[in-house]
Amino acid sequence: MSAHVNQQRLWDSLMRLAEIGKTAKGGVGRIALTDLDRQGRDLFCTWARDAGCEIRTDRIGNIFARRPGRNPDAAPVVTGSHLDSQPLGGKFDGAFGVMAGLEVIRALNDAGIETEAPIEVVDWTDEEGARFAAGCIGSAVFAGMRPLDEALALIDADGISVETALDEIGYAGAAAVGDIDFKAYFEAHIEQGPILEAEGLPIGAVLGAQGQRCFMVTLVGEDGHAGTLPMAKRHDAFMAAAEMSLTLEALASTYEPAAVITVGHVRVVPNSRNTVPGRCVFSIDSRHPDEDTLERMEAEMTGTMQAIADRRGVALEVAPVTRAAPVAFNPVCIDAVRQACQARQVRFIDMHSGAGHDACKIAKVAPTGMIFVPCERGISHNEAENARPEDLATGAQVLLDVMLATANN
Ligand code: HGY
Ligand code: MN
Ligand code: MN
Repeated sequence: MSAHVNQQRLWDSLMRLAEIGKTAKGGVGRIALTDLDRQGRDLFCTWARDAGCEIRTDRIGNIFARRPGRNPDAAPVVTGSHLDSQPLGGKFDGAFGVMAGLEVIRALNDAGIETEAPIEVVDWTDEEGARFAAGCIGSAVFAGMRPLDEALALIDADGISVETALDEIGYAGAAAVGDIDFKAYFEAHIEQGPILEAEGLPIGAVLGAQGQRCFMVTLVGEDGHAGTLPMAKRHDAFMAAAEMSLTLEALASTYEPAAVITVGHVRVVPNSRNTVPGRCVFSIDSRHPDEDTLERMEAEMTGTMQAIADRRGVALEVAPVTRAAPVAFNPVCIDAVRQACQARQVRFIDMHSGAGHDACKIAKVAPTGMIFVPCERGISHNEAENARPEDLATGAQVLLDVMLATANN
């Protein structure tokens, strides 16, 4: 028994979705819990209902589209990803996983196949963390890794909370969070790296993902007049942040090639041309496959920043936002991906993920695997992000095969 995904329908759905939040250079900006995110959510729910799914939304805004199976009491086989994007992101990061799940349902409908266990497709709330600082909010709460109340209370730069934003877009759901066991969870995603394209391979069977430690750093010095305050008397919070950023970059190179450290968000106060800034807030995103190394990197980062702060006479506060250990996916799920590729004579490689995903949280509470497809030059979190329709269809087909096999065994 098998079903075949429809490459054109999958591509058309992705392109229609990409119209929502379309950016000038052909990317997507669908920040979590904004009206654009609402529009994407609404479109997904409409398409899922058209495909015969029942929709439920939980209290952190995760949307579950369920295709009933013969046994309504059986634990569902689940797939999904995220519809929110980076501010200047691409058409495929997250969106591919949700649309591939929808295509699985559409293809099963075309084939008239009824599965034993239900099939579900999820849009997880705020995977990117571009607005509320912490990523994977919906999947982390679902996996019990972040308390619901703490997540609802997270605020953005304008002081708007997740709870308020969910209410405003109409996705503050009634379903209890984490109220259901998954038989298995598989997430399809673009690789967001160069390996598959460089190897000329269509599929990555993902073994796991590297660990990640994120912080928000606040520096408090002293505002001053740009024209009259002598350099030797300054407590310039931005210059301190700049020196710290360069030392963090140098620190990453001492743990090459695996370590990465990014300062992606900087806010200077009062942000005026002719005022020496007395306050600066910046983000740190550090990653490495090994937990002990992450621990050492964190100790070195904080020690180095403290020394710079002391020398410059600025106060330093380092607030942890995320500490996610490296994740190993479920061997049975990984093997199911390999077997689905072998059955279709699709070439694949085992690989690790440099990026974080909702699957990294769901792996805590359910047998989890991921399926990677290539993206052009490995570019992502960039408006130029691109993927080939045939690769996306191959990934969706492997997703269908592993879900169908799992739902019926
Ligand atoms: O940051 C990440 O790894 C993910 O793409 N949001
Ligand atoms: Mn993603
Ligand atoms: Mn992303």
